[in-house]
Amino acid sequence: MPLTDIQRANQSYRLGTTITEHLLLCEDECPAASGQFTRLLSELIISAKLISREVNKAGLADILGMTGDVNVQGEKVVKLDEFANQALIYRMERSGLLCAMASEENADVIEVPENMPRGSYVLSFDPLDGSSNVDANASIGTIFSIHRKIEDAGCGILDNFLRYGYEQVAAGYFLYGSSTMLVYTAGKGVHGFTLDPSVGEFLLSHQNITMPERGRIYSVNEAYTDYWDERTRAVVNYFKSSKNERGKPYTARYIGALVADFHRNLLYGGIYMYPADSRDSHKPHGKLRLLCEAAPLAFIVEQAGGAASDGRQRILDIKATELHQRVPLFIGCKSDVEKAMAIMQGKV
Ligand code: P6P
Repeated sequence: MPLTDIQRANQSYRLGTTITEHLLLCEDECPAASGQFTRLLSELIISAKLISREVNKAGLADILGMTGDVNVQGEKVVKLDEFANQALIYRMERSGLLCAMASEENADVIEVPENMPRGSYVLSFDPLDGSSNVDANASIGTIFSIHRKIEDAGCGILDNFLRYGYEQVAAGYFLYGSSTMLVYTAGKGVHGFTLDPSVGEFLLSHQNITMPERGRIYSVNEAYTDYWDERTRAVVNYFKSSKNERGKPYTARYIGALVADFHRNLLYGGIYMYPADSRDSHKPHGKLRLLCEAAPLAFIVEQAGGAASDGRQRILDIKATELHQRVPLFIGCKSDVEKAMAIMQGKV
């Protein structure tokens, strides 16, 4: 018997599964997902809601444009970038769950002050990936990666961050697009939540996200073709001339925000590539950072059945040697990444 409008209105409290319900359910199923992790993710969510609020009104407030500063990456700091960075640092150092953080915007490790409650996790993050798109109202996002600190190690030591990708406890991203989403993994699948702004809750919208074996999209900035080596050009040409499982050509899609390109490819099937190129001798391994971009997305993509490599090895098998280490990135559907690797290694 269908519900009447009144019955439906009286049941409007039935939101769907909130992120808190989901995490509490996971605590039962995932021993590693302790209550601490649930609290840590909840604090990240508060930060993301603050950032989402500013992103969504960026066109109205005087928050567009540049601060005039340049960050450790040598990139001009966009005002929203700085807001996002400060919001995350302020909230997360008060979470009581971290002992240190590493931000793409900060040159050094950010140790939680001694007068603040400290915990046993360390957090790496890109506060606003793709921020150069913000003035154009294109999707941007926050990427995060969580490790447990090294036993008996001091909070602020670099070694807490110079870890293998496979040691991550959890990883995820917030996407500020047509809606605000959270996609995360704690090692038990990949789950997506969409913010219902009317109640301020993230509701489960994409449970157990799984990638197809092969994709139908390739994402790369072909303006750099002349700066790639021969094998990289061969990889891109392969996807340009390839047919997907339905016999149709691959589609080229490139937003210029890794988190948005990754999210679309995660849901629709595809491969994102940011290869090494010869443009900048200071960045021989490409532009993307291992700790706050490649490694967290690699954790997610593998949990969704995909793959991620630097062209030679699995991203999650790389042990970081520098805080802002850069790596080439090929990430997406498993057979697409495997094909790209075979070409990069001269096996085909
Ligand atoms: P390019 C944003 O600055 C970023 O790090 C990624 O989000 C994005 O995919 C890439 O750089 C875009 O770089 O060189 O193609 O403009």
